Amino acid sequence: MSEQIHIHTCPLCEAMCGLEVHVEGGRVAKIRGDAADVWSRGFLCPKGTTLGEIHHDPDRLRAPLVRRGGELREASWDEAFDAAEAKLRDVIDGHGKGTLATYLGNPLAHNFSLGRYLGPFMAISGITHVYSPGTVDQWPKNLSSALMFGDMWRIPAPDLPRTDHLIVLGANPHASQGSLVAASDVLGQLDAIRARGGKVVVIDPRRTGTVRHADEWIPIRPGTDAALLLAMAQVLFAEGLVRLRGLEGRVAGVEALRDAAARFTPEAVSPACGIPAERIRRLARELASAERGAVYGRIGTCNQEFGALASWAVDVLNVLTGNLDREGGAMFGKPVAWSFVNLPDPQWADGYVLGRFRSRVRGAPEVLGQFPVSCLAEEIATPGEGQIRGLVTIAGNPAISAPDAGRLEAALPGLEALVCVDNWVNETTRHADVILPGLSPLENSHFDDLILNWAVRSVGNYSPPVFPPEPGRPEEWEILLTLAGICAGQRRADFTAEQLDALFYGGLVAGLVQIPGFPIEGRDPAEIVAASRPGPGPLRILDLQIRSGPFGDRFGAEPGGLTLADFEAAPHGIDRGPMVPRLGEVLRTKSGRVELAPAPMLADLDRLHARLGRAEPPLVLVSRRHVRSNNSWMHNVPSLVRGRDRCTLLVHPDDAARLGVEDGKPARVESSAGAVVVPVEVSDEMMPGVVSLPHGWGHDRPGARLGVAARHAGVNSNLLNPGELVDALSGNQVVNGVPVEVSPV
Ligand SMILES: Nc1nc2c(c(=O)[nH]1)N[C@H]1C(S)=C(S)[C@@H](COP(=O)(O)OP(=O)(O)OC[C@H]3O[C@@H](n4cnc5c(=O)[nH]c(N)nc54)[C@H](O)[C@@H]3O)O[C@H]1N2
Ligand SMILES: Nc1nc2c(c(=O)[nH]1)N[C@H]1C(S)=C(S)[C@@H](COP(=O)(O)OP(=O)(O)OC[C@H]3O[C@@H](n4cnc5c(=O)[nH]c(N)nc54)[C@H](O)[C@@H]3O)O[C@H]1N2
Ligand code: SF4
Ligand SMILES: [Mo]
Repeated sequence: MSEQIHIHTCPLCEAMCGLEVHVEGGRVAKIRGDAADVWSRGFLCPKGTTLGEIHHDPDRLRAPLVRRGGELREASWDEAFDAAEAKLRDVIDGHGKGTLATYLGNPLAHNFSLGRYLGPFMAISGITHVYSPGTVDQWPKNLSSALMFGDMWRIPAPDLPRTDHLIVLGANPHASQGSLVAASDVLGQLDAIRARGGKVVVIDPRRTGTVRHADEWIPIRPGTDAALLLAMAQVLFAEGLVRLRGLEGRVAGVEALRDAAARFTPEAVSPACGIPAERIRRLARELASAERGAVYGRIGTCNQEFGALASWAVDVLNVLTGNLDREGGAMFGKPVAWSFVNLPDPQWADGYVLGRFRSRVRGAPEVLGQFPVSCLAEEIATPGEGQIRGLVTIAGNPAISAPDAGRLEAALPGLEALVCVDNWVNETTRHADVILPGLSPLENSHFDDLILNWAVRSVGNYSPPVFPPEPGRPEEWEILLTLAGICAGQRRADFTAEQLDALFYGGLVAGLVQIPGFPIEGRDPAEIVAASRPGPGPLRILDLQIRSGPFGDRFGAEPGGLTLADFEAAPHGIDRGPMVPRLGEVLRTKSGRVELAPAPMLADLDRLHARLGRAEPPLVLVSRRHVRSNNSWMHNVPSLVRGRDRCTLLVHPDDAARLGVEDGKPARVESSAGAVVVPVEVSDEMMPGVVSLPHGWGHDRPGARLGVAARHAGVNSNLLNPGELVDALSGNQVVNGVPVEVSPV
């Protein structure tokens, strides 16, 4: 049988690996790294090799499901859309549009069609209740960027290829392959830093696989990163080591920051952090003396009690050492294609305001337009004016991903309408009235956009689909636009997805030409629309993203500039070089400067200070990831779950002895939110007093249709994480540093 090789970029994580997909007789025979890829040069991880298994997974939905007589049954697309319309319309007619909510899951950031149509879905549907795993993820970093740079999505990333000194806090690229920094083979990049005489320090309560690629591991008590980083800032001030270098005159609030940091001396924070004061001083001095240094914090610094302060303090250090926007420091990516988050958002036209409204049940203040994701359960379950009655989930599995998962699981059946855009019947979608599946990753085109904002080079890869979709199947953009129209109260008989797409595209172009400084500012929208790629669908939008991006042809105004056709002709990608200083372009603060000491951050420091003197609970829980797993949804891939059980509780030997739990034996883990029984893995890679459980497991729920995952069910760590435990400033959930008790079973 003849073998065909398709070049396709892996859509699973931020590493954006170029793959060779070998196809024989309509099946994926094997997947290899694409050595000619300009970005990844052949690198890939075990997940990337499983796209074929995902594509061929017999449990993956190829037709919609509709609940009939209590059972989810296959239906035609027309029947499924009719059922979705009937259900959602009942909610709208009975209780008003304002009782609809949406949950936007992680694959939205990676999926070609979904990513580009989230904006239109939100704009057209008019849904105002928006929940997402962003509030168990990067919300504190969004907040820090909003306040410091005036743009929640301009997040500085470490310039890994050129830095000589890297401090990593709460990230484990050994598992994750990098997050909020897009780079290929992150561990190889860490090795390269050391090979060129630089230094890598990892600060984490667990001696992770990343530590094997570092010079130093500093265990830290969960939730105390902000205190550590502020103490480093205090040392820089006290020892005269602050040097803004190129940032001189571009930063506001240096004195205010110095005053605010003064009380966070190394001696003051040392007991809480569990790090000797002298080591904190040395960390600060080494960073200050590095010519090219970067501090990088990720999910461990976000999903914790002081997530906003820690996220902010990371960039405070980058500024104080003159490393922000500097080669080898922490830099802003220059995407070859803009993404929707880069466009001005009218709701923040006058700057970011926090707490504009509060949640109905808990009274939680909104932050950047969202409430903590744990609010969703009570907003569904609590009767009264404004109760959520209908929910549309898009590529999300909140029944597993959201803290206090038990309450959400209990609440979902109470919805009058649950419509899920999802490819599997899982812990969430098993409650659905209608499931509308998208195409497989190999039936979709691919071109990243959001992720390019923190990529260490300006690259782009376009991948056409490997397999043609089965006839008659809508793409996800059509599903989203159809649902958007229905949620907006229109009758499906009165519109088509194609019409909405054309309207949206026209409106988009009309808006772009009015953005000051935008590459097609002032142009005639009709001319741009006429010169656009034929629609409908995401390719037309992608072409626009590229052509009106920083390297684009500006629809003729920049001859030789990039268009989608250039990427189509370059299957191994186009690389427009390393990160470049561009602070002036990205800053959107009112002062026109980097705000080093935003008032909301300073106001939260008393809370941090009070924490320093608090008695430590004997045992706290943190989260972890594994390279052969992807949040909750890849445990149905046989080759990834093979081998020993990965859903285990990591316990330090001293703790294990004290608690009387044994390696390989089950233990009961209990918190104020719930309890689970899980096998123990005794390991000195944990710091004493901290235990670790991965999230994304718990596939033993009745009604789910995940044959493989059910045999490797594991337990849901979010049954243990209390919903009300949030970082007070960002509203982000705390899943690291959660007090637990562990006992033998
Ligand atoms: N305790 C704890 N909880 C956490 C975290 C943690 O570290 N600890 N991490 C948090 C983080 S960072 C995240 S991002 C969230 C993830 O939270 P979610 O986004 O809710 O969960 P995922 O597991 O990513 O679920 C993805 C869903 O998309 C579906 N899907 C996959 N591919 C496609 C596709 O191509 N199209 C469609 N339509 N659907 C698709 C899957 O079936 C699945 O239902 O979890 C969060 N929860
Ligand atoms: N293989 C794989 N890759 C993934 C994912 C996946 O599930 N599997 N998920 C993707 C997603 S959605 C995301 S958001 C990214 C996340 O990417 P990363 O941020 O790299 O995530 P983790 O691997 O969970 O690493 C978090 C680390 O924080 C540590 N930590 C916990 N609490 C604290 C604390 O208080 N302080 C400090 N300093 N450290 C702490 C944990 O021990 C852990 O080692 O990964 C992405 N990539
Ligand atoms: S690291 Fe793995 S999952 Fe991430 S893009 Fe590369 S192959 Fe895909
Ligand atoms: Mo995430």
